[in-house]
Amino acid sequence: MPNIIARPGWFIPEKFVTPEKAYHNRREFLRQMGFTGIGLMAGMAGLQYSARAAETAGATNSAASTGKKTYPFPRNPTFNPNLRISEEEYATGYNNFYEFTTTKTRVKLLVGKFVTSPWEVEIGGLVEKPMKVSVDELIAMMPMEERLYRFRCVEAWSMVVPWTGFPMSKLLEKIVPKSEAKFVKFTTFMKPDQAPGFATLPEYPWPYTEGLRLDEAMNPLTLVTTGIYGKPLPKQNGAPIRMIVPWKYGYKSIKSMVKIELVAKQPPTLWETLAPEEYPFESNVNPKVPHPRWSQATERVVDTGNRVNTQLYNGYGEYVAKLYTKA
Ligand SMILES: Nc1nc2c(c(=O)[nH]1)N[C@H]1C(S)=C(S)[C@@H](COP(=O)(O)O)O[C@H]1N2
Ligand SMILES: [Mo]
Repeated sequence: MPNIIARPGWFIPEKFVTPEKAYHNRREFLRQMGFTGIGLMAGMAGLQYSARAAETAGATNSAASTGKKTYPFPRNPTFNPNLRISEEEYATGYNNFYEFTTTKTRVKLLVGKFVTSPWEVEIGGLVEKPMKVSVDELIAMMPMEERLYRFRCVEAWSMVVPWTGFPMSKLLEKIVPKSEAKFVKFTTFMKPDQAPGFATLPEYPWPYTEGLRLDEAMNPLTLVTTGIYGKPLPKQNGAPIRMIVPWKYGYKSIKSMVKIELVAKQPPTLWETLAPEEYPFESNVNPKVPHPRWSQATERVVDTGNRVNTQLYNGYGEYVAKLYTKA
């Protein structure tokens, strides 16, 4: 199946990854997104997500009267508290979600039929305590927090997004992996009647799947994510539940998950199946390892248009480098 696909992988025009051509500028981007006019641009500056809203949320958001947890959740100050947050319109308006379309600025226009509530996640495989839970139940039972992470797509663009969720390690503690479990496999929903991209790319090995080694899944950075910018995930960002693995290229951060399975062998993933040379299983962000079709040395910050140097492990080496040093 992979070999019949003439141009696999993230098809992006050359101009998009070539800094010299300075293709991308802010005004053009806004135009593509359907924003026009000076007034709106000026207005957007004021929409910067308020960090304080999340920071002060902790004490009050338990909603003692109802017992129900609500957004926003308190920000965990441990991970990069001082990063400049990307403007929300960019994070929610420039998406990779091939189940809908390959055109990033159009995903949000095509999610209308996508039903994300109610939503159950099947969590099982090689575990002592498998479960089938709704996203609301997970939010109720897990320690919810917000984290600011850099997010780096393999296509050489990046953003800084405030994600809300809980550490994958806390979920693994509850389900108790058996000793044979060595990897975690993640699977996305597959409902062609709700998402037009399945029909457009019939040769892809749907559903979208991803995977991590068990020790990567256990790493404190690995976040099961249900929200951004202090609110539940918009559909285009992978509602109602997705992974965020910030030291790996964005495609490892699978969206709209329906299944989490502990498995013994490294699971096949959609992108590795399509093009193993371009999208290997590990896929750690590394400026020194070029993609076969473009450099990974720098990245374009989507909402400013600035080009910055890409960092090894996307800047998270202090937390993850030890995973990759053989004893
Ligand atoms: N199911 C699914 N998950 C996915 C993708 C996808 O097409 N389908 N795209 C990946 C890629 S390439 C990126 S960069 C991120 C984009 O997430 P965002 O739209 O929230 O920025 O989702 C990842 N997860
Ligand atoms: Mo990506």
